[in-house]
Amino acid sequence: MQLANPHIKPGQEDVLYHIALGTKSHNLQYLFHDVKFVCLGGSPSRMRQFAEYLVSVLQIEIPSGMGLTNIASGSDRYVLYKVGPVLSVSHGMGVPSLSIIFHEIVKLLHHAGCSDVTFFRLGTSGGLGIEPGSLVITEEAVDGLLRPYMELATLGKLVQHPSRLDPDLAQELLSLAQADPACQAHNTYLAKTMCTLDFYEGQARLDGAFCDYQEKDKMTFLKKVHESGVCNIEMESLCFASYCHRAGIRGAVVCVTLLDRLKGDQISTPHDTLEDWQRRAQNLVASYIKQRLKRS
Ligand code: R2B
Ligand code: URA
Repeated sequence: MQLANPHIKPGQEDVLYHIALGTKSHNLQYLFHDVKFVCLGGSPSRMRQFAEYLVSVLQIEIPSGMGLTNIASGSDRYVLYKVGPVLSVSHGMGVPSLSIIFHEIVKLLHHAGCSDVTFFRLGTSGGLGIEPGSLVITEEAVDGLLRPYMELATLGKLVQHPSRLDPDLAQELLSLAQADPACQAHNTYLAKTMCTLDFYEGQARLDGAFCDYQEKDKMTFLKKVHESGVCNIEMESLCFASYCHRAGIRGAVVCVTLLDRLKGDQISTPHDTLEDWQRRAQNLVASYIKQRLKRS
């Protein structure tokens, strides 16, 4: 894993502040050299649960008396679990939060001397015109103006970073979902994902604390978005995709839809059902990892 940053020099201390790790304080090579997959998801408890699930799916031995440990526990910003060659990491909500952890995980992998690492975002989203509980594998991430790049204010200028994802990885995940009996209970789509800077007005909701538009304006916008090929809306895919592209990392975004935004705004499905649905993205990514490890 090479860094596209000449300012980070070998031998110089590098502090990964938000995960409380560093090149002087930790032997990152010893701890992380074998990492081949990084799975990112919003919620700390969901990423712990995913790590526990991986322990059983990949049949990883955890030394007796040692449970799974949150390696980033020295900071309370994110959680980081290692299960064999897989990192399960929380990224919080929204692009700024994902951006920070992405930088620090890429630096961690660089310092650890890792190579050929695949990244996944396992997330939740609002669907457009598809059955709630469906999975959407992102073909292309677009912003709230339907543009396929992340615009970042850098040194007082807007810099555009293309949000390209690996088409082969997306296709492999889709084929796996179509072949896997565990995925037959729901639909899986390969489509564009719209990534917004906000859950309420950014996603054309009518139920925020503020709203300056009407139901018909919302519907006109959401239908236009849907007609452009977007099947789901969430808040991190644009940054995830553009950073994977910048870092030369193979990456995929797999999100479950919690509701159909053409039918409403509020997420009122019972908690247990939502938990079940969220496991669908986890199951698909875990099967993919298991298959890849078997091949290697
Ligand atoms: C999906 O769910 C969160 C908002 O509820 C956000 O992180 C996202 O992308
Ligand atoms: N996450 C989002 O960003 N939007 C939704 O509608 C649901 C989950």
